[in-house]
Amino acid sequence: MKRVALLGMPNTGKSTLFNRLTGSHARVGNWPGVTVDLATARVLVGAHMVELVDLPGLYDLHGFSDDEMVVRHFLEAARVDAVAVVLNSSQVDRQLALALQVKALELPTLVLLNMADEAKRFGIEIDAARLSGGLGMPVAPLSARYGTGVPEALAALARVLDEAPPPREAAVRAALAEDHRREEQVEALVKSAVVVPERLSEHASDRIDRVVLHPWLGLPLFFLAMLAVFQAVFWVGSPLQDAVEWLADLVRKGALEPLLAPLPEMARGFLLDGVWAGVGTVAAFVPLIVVFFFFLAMVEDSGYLSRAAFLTDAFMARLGLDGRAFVMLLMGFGCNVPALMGTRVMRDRPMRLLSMLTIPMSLCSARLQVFVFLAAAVVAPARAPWVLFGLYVASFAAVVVTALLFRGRFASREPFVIELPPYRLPTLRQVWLRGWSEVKHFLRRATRFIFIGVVAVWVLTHFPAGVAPAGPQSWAGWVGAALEPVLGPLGIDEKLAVALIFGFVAKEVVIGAFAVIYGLEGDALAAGLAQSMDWVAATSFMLFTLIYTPCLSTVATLRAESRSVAFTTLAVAWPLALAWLASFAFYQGMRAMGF
Ligand SMILES: Nc1nc2c(ncn2[C@@H]2O[C@H](COP(=O)(O)OP(=O)(O)OP(=O)(O)O)[C@@H](O)[C@H]2O)c(=O)[nH]1
Ligand SMILES: [Mg+2]
Repeated sequence: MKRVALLGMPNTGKSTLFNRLTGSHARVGNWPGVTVDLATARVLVGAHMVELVDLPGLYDLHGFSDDEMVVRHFLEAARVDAVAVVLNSSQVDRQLALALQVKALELPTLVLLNMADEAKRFGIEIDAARLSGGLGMPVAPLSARYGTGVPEALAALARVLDEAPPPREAAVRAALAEDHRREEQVEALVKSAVVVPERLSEHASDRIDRVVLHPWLGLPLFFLAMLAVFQAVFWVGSPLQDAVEWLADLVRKGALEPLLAPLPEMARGFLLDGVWAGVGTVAAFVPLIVVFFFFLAMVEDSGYLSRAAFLTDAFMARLGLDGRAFVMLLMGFGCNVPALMGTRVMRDRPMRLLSMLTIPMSLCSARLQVFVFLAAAVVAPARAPWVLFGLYVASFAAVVVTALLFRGRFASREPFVIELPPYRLPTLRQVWLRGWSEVKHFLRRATRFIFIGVVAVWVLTHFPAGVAPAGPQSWAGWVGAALEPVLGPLGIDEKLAVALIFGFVAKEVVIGAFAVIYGLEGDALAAGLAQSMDWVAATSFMLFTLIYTPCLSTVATLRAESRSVAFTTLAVAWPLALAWLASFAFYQGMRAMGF
């Protein structure tokens, strides 16, 4: 098998091409730094079975940010048969230098001029044959997004592979020793093979940016846009959620109850009130989450995220962070894990650590499920949206407080230049791929964490045998009683304390745990919860859930990305302390005010 690496600057469409060629679902987004790790898949190229490797984008083979290191290490450690350099056709003048650097590695190389569609729209003409002659490497124009030119590019790659010598590791450092003549070479190449119109006509992106990046309209517009996205998520997601609940109930009444009737009481209770109730309650939120990610994919693919980074950069700088950190926080609203990995684009370690410390405070979609559920169950309809909104504000405040407190310890001064890619209409294909991969992700979590968590809660609440479920005599009751001195002042009772412990595994387990602890489902569960707490206690619980220890996957990612146990400990302990303080202040303050 041959190995071919896709290499190029960030946001040139490597992952889009990778997905198109291999049918994979690698993440794609219209901002630099989407891919931060290797992805591989097999594909037939001519007569060769090829392992195609999608690499993170890099500006320069000298680069030393963590994602650029991934590329360097890969080239130095893996045997590569050929490299496909992916360039953005409308920026060849800036990107050719990288192609020349790759040439210096003396690996068989094919140059792919991607985004040919955009270049054409901008009136840029590239003479591929002449460029190929000048570079001394084959050149193929294509559009990864629409598929034009892809068969020709594959044929060219097959020819490169036909002639390729046995693979070897690249000596990156040695090859880059003399760099000085490259600039002149690029200039000569561009002059001979590229025609750029005298004045690039003002295109739609610039017109949109005049409004969107307006000095004082920009930020309000951004927050309005986010608000609209959230409204849309609930507007589309809620009816779907009801449908799943209805379906789960139907299956239980129509199939499971009759089917399981012959089983002994204990086993039936375990399967119906433990596993089915717990996992089913969580599953009801899947549609909401999928819709959420559909919208996130659209925002990501449009190019608006880079604008968000631009707009917020000045504010983030005061926190010791920058616009990229803001984008990662925003990604964190989907899931903290990819957001943490996304910080690899920061080359300055202190800033990277500071943003990794703040990202777990982002109200991720798993926590959103808990809050939507509790707010609907316990808080009066008129007040519920405000409680949810308040939690987003609290999430933001926790980030600000954390950054301000720790920016001294993680001080950095890396200059930051954001690139603003042109706006692109999200394609249905990409949005669909993203939504689908989230469903799969949820199913994996469901089998791994949620199921196990729910079963553990059931065991804790139903043993020793014969006790009242979740009563003071059960194991869960003992745990709750032990935690009472710490959590009591926050208005969190023993039952909720048990749910919190399991929320450490995955936040979704919290709702599953409610179903198991109360032995109820759907509307009955909501009513049961409403009886056992008022909105102040519920909000205090939600505030704690928002800030305290991130889930197990997040902790594992923190550890892997920081490569530091001390930092991981801080990233677990600090939120715990902050959560306690925030909930204590809220609960006692509200009670003091007579609520
Ligand atoms: N118009 C047009 N857009 C494209 C084409 N190929 C990719 N894109 C868009 O370019 C953006 C970046 O695509 P990605 O595949 O994520 O780019 P990447 O090179 O993997 O980026 P990094 O992982 O950040 O290095 C996305 O919005 C794609 O939809 C193309 O041929 N034409
Ligand atoms: Mg990519």
